[in-house]
Amino acid sequence: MDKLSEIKELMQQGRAKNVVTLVQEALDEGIEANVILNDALLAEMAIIGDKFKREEIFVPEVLVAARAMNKGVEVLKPYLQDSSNISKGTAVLGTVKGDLHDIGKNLVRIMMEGKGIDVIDLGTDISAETFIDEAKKNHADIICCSALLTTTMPEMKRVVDLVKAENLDVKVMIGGAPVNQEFCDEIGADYYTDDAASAADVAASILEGRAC
Ligand code: B1M
Repeated sequence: MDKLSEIKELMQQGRAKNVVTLVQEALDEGIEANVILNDALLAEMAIIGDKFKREEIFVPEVLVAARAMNKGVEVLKPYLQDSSNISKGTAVLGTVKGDLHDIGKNLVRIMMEGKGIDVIDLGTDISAETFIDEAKKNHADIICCSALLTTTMPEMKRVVDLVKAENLDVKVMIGGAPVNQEFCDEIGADYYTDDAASAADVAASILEGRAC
């Protein structure tokens, strides 16, 4: 079995310590961090998601796999850094109220930090009011909202509405599996991005624009 397949197998078994070891070995062998992330960790999480949907596995199995994935991502973190020298700014990031999914959000944080952006990670289950309060407190340039449940997407509209009501000079970026450009347009958010790397690219260009 090749290294990436081994990582996938161990992740599915929820063996976090072994995933950490194998991810480090893969890096030592010269496999690129992006390849390990996309072709092993994210690819396996997609398979786990399908199995979860078909009720072949249940919450505990998903949780241990998610934990193993997060541990693997932590090892990759320093290798996902980008040395480009952009103007720094601040993003407030969180998963919206009622939603506890944090794997995608954590990836967004890692990718944004890799671009030199200061990220205030509020965690999960974050209300629109908290996003606004924290954005004001931290003089944030961007509010970044993640949602994985269709039932929690409306909280993103509440964030946009509060930003408008308070006339705040802050951009709102949204993302997460059920979110798309159409929803972004519908609620009047500023940006939708499909994945964590694009979220970081767009955030970096917003900040470059604001620095002018
Ligand atoms: Co949940 N879950 N889950 N879950 N879970 C989904 C989302 C679901 C699609 C599974 C399914 O039925 N097929 C389904 C939602 C259905 C729907 O609303 N349409 C679902 C459900 C129903 C539930 C529960 C209600 C199950 C239950 O209890 N009966 C429950 C809800 C709990 C709650 O939040 N209140 C629940 C619980 C859980 C676990 C706790 C077991 C676990 C979460 C662990 C954790 O996050 N720490 C879990 C998981 C892991 C999943 C799946 C399997 C995987 C999600 C994931 O982490 N993917 C998921 C099925 C699936 O998505 N295929 C599922 C990997 C991650 C990297 O992808 O987060 O999409 P993602 O992030 C992507 C992009 O979306 C983007 O970047 C990332 C890629 O680079 N992105 C952004 C994310 N945020 C962004 C923000 C941006 C930009 C891009 O800008 C700000």
